[in-house]
Amino acid sequence: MATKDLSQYDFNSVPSAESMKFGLVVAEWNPEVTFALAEGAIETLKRHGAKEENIILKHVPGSFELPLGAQFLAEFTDVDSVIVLGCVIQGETRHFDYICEGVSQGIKDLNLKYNKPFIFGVLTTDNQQQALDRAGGKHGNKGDEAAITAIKMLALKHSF
Ligand code: RBF
Repeated sequence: MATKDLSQYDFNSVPSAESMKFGLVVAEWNPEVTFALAEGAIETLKRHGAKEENIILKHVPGSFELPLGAQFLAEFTDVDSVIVLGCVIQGETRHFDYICEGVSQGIKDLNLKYNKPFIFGVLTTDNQQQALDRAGGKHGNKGDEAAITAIKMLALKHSF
């Protein structure tokens, strides 16, 4: 199966983000990947009308800390949606499994606890090249995809 281009989407199918407020939490592990994800997400939010002052950017040490960083944003700010961005690369130990499990379950729980979209923008790859390919490389940028998902989920919420 061909890998999806994470930056490819129909521009006109995305609602305006002009009145939406976003939080971004970015893990500092593998920063050459995660900072590129953040750049893509911010550019995409702005391309769809989000205002600079309505995007709050915070950093956490590693991906395992993303759920709590996201919860801080939900508790202490008035953001409508939180995008978490990280990159977990398979190593020699089972750390990969524990981190991926912790962050994915943690983010899922936040969605249901706050009734707000918390978007899982975490790359889980076998090696660094696969991650770079998805952080502005040949498979696009997962940060773009995460931003579009946040906007669409907020529009869905507003439709009720
Ligand atoms: N954090 C990541 O965001 N990506 C990783 O690939 C990653 N690999 C790790 C591997 C090991 C062996 C350890 C100890 C930590 C790793 N972390 C990684 C950091 C983790 O998310 C968390 O910040 C720390 O475990 C907290 O002490």
